[in-house]
Amino acid sequence: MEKVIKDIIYNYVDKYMENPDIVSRWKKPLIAFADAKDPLFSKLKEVANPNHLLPEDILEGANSAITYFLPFVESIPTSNNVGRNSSVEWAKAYIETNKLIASLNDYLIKAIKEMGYMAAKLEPSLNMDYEKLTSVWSNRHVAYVAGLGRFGLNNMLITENGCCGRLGNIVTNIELKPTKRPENEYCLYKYDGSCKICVDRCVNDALFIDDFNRHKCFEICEENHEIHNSLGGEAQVCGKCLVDLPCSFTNPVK
Ligand code: B12
Ligand code: SF4
Ligand code: SF4
Repeated sequence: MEKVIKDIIYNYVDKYMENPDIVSRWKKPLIAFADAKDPLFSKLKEVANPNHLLPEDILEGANSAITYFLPFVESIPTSNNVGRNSSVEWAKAYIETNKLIASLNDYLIKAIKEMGYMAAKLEPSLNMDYEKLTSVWSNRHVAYVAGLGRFGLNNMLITENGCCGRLGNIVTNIELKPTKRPENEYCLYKYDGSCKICVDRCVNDALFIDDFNRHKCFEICEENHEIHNSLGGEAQVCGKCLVDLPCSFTNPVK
């Protein structure tokens, strides 16, 4: 069943790129599965956010979470290497990847239901609290529990294909074999105290070694949103602390 799920995701992303209206491109998705009863899910309430949901809150009888990372082809992050504001390609990729994640999740849920199982995704309106700038269902946490990667100093989940891409997930009652979580850190700073380049790259005094000011970060995301208004979608982006780094496209500790 794990292979069936993976193939649905691979094929969907390939097909999506055949749409002539879509200009962004993604490398092969990375996919990982978590046991819905993994004790780390309840630990999230303690370590991250007391309001964080459990898989069971999204789907009664949940047995697994299916998580995936959609890595951008390298030209997209590279276009964002210079300047204070985000490149058009980075902003466009944000809009198009969000659409891809929404439609892929719906497609996957439908396919799973057709196989006689249940599946559900987070209610989109719950994705982000614009006052607190947090979510009750952190895609990074779910991906971390599933073993898709490890956290970087830049806050990103760094995967085997780096951090330049976007994360998605759904919950199902299929019992999928959980992916083994990596034992080592993927961030050079967390591994041996070196690097820290992402912190130097921050363009709005939001990211520090021991602190992150999400409101300062959101400020420039809004600025870029204004600049890229004509793209026809919400592009609250920045991403300068993700690009041109040792962890942009790979796990640098490997
Ligand atoms: C709110 C939000 C924002 C806010 C606040 C950012 C923040 N750091 O929380 C703002 C608007 C500022 C923002 C900015 C950006 N965001 Co944003 N954002 C989100 C959103 C909607 C929720 C994140 C959230 O709940 N944060 C709250 C805290 C509690 O959770 P967390 O940050 O996810 O997890 C942290 C801690 O728990 C902690 N932690 C450390 N060690 C451990 C160990 C354990 C065991 C655990 C459990 C946790 C933990 O580290 C984690 C990372 O800092 C998610 C989508 C989603 N629903 O998940 C996208 C998301 C996090 N954003 C993303 C991105 C890419 C960005 C930007 C680069 C913008 C852009 N696209 O150009 C910047 C990067 C800013 C930065 N360096 O952090 C991606 C990250 C992809 C990745 N590879 O990880 C996400 C996952 C969207 C997606 N679908 O892919 N974002
Ligand atoms: S740039 Fe260096 S310190 Fe920052 S997240 Fe990547 S590996 Fe870690
Ligand atoms: S996304 Fe931009 S403002 Fe936010 S932490 Fe990264 S570089 Fe700083």
